[in-house]
Amino acid sequence: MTTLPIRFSPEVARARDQGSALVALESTIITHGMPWPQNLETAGRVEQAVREAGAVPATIAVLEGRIHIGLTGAELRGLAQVQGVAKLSRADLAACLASGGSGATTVAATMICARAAGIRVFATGGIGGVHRGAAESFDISADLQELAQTPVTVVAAGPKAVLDLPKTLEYLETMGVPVIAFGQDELPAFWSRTSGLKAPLRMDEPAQIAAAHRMREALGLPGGQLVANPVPAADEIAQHEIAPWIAAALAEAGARGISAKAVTPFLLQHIYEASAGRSLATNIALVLNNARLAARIAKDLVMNP
Ligand code: PSU
Repeated sequence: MTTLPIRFSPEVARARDQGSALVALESTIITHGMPWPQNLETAGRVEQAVREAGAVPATIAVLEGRIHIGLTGAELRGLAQVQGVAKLSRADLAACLASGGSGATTVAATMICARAAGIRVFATGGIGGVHRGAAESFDISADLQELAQTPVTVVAAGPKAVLDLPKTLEYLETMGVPVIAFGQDELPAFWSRTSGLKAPLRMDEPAQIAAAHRMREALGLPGGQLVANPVPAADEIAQHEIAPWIAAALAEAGARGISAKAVTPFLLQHIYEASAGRSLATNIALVLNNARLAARIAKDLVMNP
């Protein structure tokens, strides 16, 4: 029988011994979602935000054939600087581990690893979803299937606004994934607080989200929950401002024939350049905001197991 190659950082191992609240964090956002050196700086700030909110951060990645739950400063720096690192989703994870490879974990792969480590809450920026033009390209992020299968509560600022948001909501509904807007009725759209779409569910307190997580466990339901947490008003880019940058990025991706795993990183980079860095500042603010909310949910789950 193969045993799972999993390593806990000293900080995470201590938290597990003490029964502290843990929040999983992903690594694709570091390697493919943000440029150097802001990626490293943000990763450190997000971890610190989790600590200041009273929980312990566990940034997850695959290094030399092992799942690392929690990275040391040196490991984080190495990952943030390395060129051409693999982007691992559900389909890639086992093969990468079996061959002793390294890679950054997407939302889907991070959920799998978090679950394996007994971590129930995970914070990221924005999940993947149904891409615009999916009727032709069939491009639907594996993040959605993962939310339907793996019992982790994922705190994001909504699906990324480059996606087809109505189809993403439909898909999640079909797969039985609860989509919970935090503190408002409307689904937030990553850089913007508004999307023009009503969220299926609304909750105003972290304790309600934790209670719903526990109730899903009691029901024996396999999947997770998506918490859509709006970016703070001071940091948002309004829908009408971001829309032209998104349209230009999508047109450029189409013209260059960008496809599959490369689409999301290409679009984020293009929008970063077109917005003269504003999209990145907003992305950083929303991840920090999500980390704080995830810590509050994780603490409630520890207090009321
Ligand atoms: N959140 C961000 N930036 C990112 C991501 C999330 O703020 O780059 C990453 C996550 O790892 C997510 C991935 O799983 O983008 C989606 O990629 P795709 O559309 O190829 O599934």
